Formats: sequence, C-alpha cells, structure tokens
Amino acid sequence: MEELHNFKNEALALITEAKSKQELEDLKVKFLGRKGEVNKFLQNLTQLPPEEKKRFGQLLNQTKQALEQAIARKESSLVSQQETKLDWFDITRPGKKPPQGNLHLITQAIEEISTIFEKIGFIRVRYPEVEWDWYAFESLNMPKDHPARDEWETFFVDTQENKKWGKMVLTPHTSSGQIREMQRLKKPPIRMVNIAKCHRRQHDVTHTVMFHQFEGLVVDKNISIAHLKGTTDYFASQFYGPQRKTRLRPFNFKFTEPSFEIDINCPLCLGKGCRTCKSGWHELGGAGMVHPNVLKAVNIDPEKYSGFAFGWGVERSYLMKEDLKIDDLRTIYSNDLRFLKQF
Ligand code: FA5
Repeated sequence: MEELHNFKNEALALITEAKSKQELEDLKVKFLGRKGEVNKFLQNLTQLPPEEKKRFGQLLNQTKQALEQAIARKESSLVSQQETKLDWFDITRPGKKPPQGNLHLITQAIEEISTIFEKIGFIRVRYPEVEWDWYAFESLNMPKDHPARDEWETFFVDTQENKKWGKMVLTPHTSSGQIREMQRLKKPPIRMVNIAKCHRRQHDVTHTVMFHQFEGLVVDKNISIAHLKGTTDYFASQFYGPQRKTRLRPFNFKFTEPSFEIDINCPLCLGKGCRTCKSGWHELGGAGMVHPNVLKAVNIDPEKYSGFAFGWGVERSYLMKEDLKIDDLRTIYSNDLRFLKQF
C-alpha cells in the first residue's frame, strides 16, 4: 500500500512537470500502458491476502483515475500554451480586415448640412413624417382644392379625417415644420433648420418616392431679402466651396411672397456661362419671404415681424456638391453596397 502511495505522488509530480506533449505521452505509456506501472501493481493484487485485496484494489483504482485526469489536464494546458506562444506568429503577414460599414451618403450629407447651419445659430429640428393636411397645406396659404397643391403629389393616409386638421398625409415637404416650429416657440426670434424625410407620388430617374429636404426658417423684426441672400451665399460657400455664390430668380410659392428659385454658380465657369452649364447657373431650390397669411395662421403679427424660408432637396444638393452624374436618383436607395461603399 505504501509503495502504491509513493508511486501515485511521484507519478503526479512528474506529470505536472512535463514540458512537452512527447514527454507527457512517454509518461502515459510508462504509467498507464499495457506493460506500465499501474498494471504491474494489478498483477501484485493476486498475491495479496483476501482482506487486503479490497483496500489495495480501491487505492489502485483511485490512483489510475487520478493519473488519467492529471494527464488530460496537462494535455490541454500544453495545447493552450502552444497556441499562445508567439514564436509561430509571423508579424509580416497581412492582417485580416473585418468588413467595415460606413454612414449612408445622405446621412453624411445631413450631418454636414446641420453643422453648417448650426454654426450661424440655426437650431436643428425634426417634425412628424406623418402630418395633418392643415400643417402641410392649409396653414401654408393653400386652401382646400387650391390647384397649387397638385405639385406636391401627396400620399393620403387611409384614416378618419380630423375635423380641425383635415386628412392625414405623408409629409410632402418640410415646410410644415415652419408651422410646427412657430407654434412651438410662439414668439420670434426663430431660427431653425428642419431636415426630414418627405414623400411624394413621384418615381422616375430624377425623383424618389422618399427623399429628404432641409428647410430653413428665420422670423424676427426687420428680416429682409438681404438676410436670405446672405444665408444662401454662406451655405453655398461652406457646402460647395469658397468661390460659389447664389442668385435669386423670381418664382411662385403660395407660402412665400415674394418667392424665388435659388441658383448656384457653375463650378467650372463660376457664372460666366460654359459648355456644361450654358447659363452659368444651376438650380438649387425654392425660397422666399414668409407670406403674411402664414404668420397669421400661427398668431404672429406680420406688421411687427417678417421672415424668410427656403427648402431644398438633400439628395440633389449632395449630388451637385460631389458633381456626381447618377443616371437614376433611385440608385441612392437601392441598397447596392458596390455603390454605397464609394462614399
Ligand atoms: C418645396 O417643396 C417647397 N416647400 C420649398 C420651399 C420652402 C419654397 C420654403 C419656399 C420656401 P419643391 O417642390 O420645389 O419645393 O421641392 C424642393 C426640392 O425638393 C426640389 O428642388 C428637389 O431638390 C427636392 N425634391 C422634390 N421632390 C423630389 C423627389 N420626388 N425626389 C427627390 N427630390 C425631390
């Protein structure tokens, strides 16, 4: 029994100290192999008197199990040591790059536009994408059945009409945000940029059903067209480059008076006129001085206050900035990674 005890302790110590898989394998054969030490003890068992046989047999079994477990533990610790050993690691091998996503080009554009306007004190707001007719049209000086509404090719939500606010619509333009912001602040000064999704029943190479607009609104005492022009020039130089500026061209919107289309000078000829632009200018979007009826709709006195507003498409403005010639505007939302990864 004593001999067996000593053997067990010595064998466990040797297993723990084994330095390599080969050394461990040799010890395994030596202790547990067919002609190994444990089997030699087993042969001794037959020579023992019956009363000792049982105790010796039990100790022999325990010894065998303890050695097997110790060998298994050592085996796995040698494997993990080998794995963490750095001598096999070739630092000159190129690494594996995990695929990395990036922000959608329109998200990037929205962030850039917000930052530009925030620098001159505009507050970034965002208003509902599902809106009432009153906010989208009526408060903006477009009474029910007014033909101007046709231009917005609106989606109506199939739900009960509200007695006060009318039908429910998918916001066709961010101008409804002008009304929401004036209601929220109640009193000028107001200086907001509302950037949000818009929806229209338009689906062709230059139109997407869902697109984004950014809408600027400034209302205060003595706001004039000069402020509008200063703001659009500032935006043009920040977003498109220092040599870019805008011009106002008379237009017609029901919610601004006077109304304008804002043009930006061509990046190549800077407004002189060249083969690509012909006139020297490219159209950027709509703007104007807030119509007195719009101010009245939110209880702001048009005798005391005046304001300007503009609303431009994010997608088209961004394509113009990058001078991207995309055959079909809908590509932006086609979720084709080959296209999106370029931005
Ligand atoms: C408006 O929506 C006016 N609310 C703009 C405005 C605001 C005028 C404030 C005056 C004062 P318009 O319908 O032209 O205007 O749209 C403005 C811009 O949105 C367009 O120039 C275009 O860049 C973009 N846009 C309109 N419809 C689509 C569409 N289906 N797909 C992509 N961009 C569009």
